[in-house]
Amino acid sequence: MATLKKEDPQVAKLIELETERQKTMLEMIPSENHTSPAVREALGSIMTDKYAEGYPGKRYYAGLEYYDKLETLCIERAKKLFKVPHANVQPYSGSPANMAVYMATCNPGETVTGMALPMGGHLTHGWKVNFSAKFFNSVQYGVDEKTNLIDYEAVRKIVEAAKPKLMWVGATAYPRIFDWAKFREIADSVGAYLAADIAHIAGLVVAGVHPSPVPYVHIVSTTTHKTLRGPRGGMIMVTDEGLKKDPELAKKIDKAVFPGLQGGPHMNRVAALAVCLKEASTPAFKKYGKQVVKNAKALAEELKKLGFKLITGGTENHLLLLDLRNKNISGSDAHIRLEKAGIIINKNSIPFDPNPPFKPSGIRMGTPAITTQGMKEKEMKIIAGFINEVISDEKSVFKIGQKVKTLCRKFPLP
Ligand code: DSN
Repeated sequence: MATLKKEDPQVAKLIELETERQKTMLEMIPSENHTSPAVREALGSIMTDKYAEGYPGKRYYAGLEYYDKLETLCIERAKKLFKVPHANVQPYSGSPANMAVYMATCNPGETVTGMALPMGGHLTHGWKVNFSAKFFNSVQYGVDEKTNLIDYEAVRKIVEAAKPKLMWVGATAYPRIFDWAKFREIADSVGAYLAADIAHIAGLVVAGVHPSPVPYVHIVSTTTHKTLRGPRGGMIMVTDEGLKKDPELAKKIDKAVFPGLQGGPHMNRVAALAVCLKEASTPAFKKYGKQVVKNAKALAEELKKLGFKLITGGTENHLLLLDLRNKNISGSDAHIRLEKAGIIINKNSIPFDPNPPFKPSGIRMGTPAITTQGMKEKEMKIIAGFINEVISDEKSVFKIGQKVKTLCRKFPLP
């Protein structure tokens, strides 16, 4: 950052401070990760300078020879990695990607369905404050009150009654594997488009530790910065099943992204995504994805031994959702206290939470970023102990904070 330090020391200082924070704290928000230096170099490149409205070979601006080559390279890498016939790499992020899926498949006012936010779903899957419920008739499904697992028969009943045009599968706080085949059967019973939002689990799908939705769903949307470990951004893919259902679907998605919703794509992000997709196609990334899940399971087992209550009793993916009511602390107080000790997690609602979303009963945590740093099962046990001490005793915050720093120093950022 030599130039930046000289030109704008204020900004350089803040970046330095954030770097130091990331080096010395445990980043355990399940939707976050640490990118590689190569991804960051591409993101900080000259590819940010130009407009590139349109698609490769069909642009509205001149001077785009290399931008065309770059976007084509990125698209081809996405298609190969996820085994899909069509990919759009332009969405600015996950919500704009999902917005384009609605625009490509539904007219305003039509019925759509997805998992409710407090049950672990995403805002854009039809939650009441979001565009997806304001512009469409949203009918939501949830999880079973006893098991907190998706009850596929209950989903089937809701879908059969609502007859949605578009059905979402995907979540931000569901620690279990999705049965794509069952969702497809349900979608087919009403002729709905089935969209998988794999934002949280894209890297796990690539690593083969979560089944791929590609053989079952029509559309796959994702962010690219969570378990996939790329730059912040979004992506939409159309599957062979999607093209069978609607041969125009790929064109509809592209038209929805541009000119339907967006202007010029952020091509520095596309460059960084291309790098991320190359990294994600290596054996090392598969190993990483497997370790993410092993670590989450190890952390879950250790926390259970320490008396923590895990929603659904454990995890099969990268995240854990804890019900803290037996620990006599709210999710928000736990989040503040853990942050003081350098452990960064989310306060989070649990299914059927009696408390409001701003002071929920749970916390959400995950292993993608700490696994990138090279931590393994041994460290998960240590971290579970830290979390237990901080939650049980407020006075331990400083002492644990020091231990967190010592641990982090042993596992440098990429
Ligand atoms: N904001 C993301 C998360 O934290 O899960 C979802 O988009």
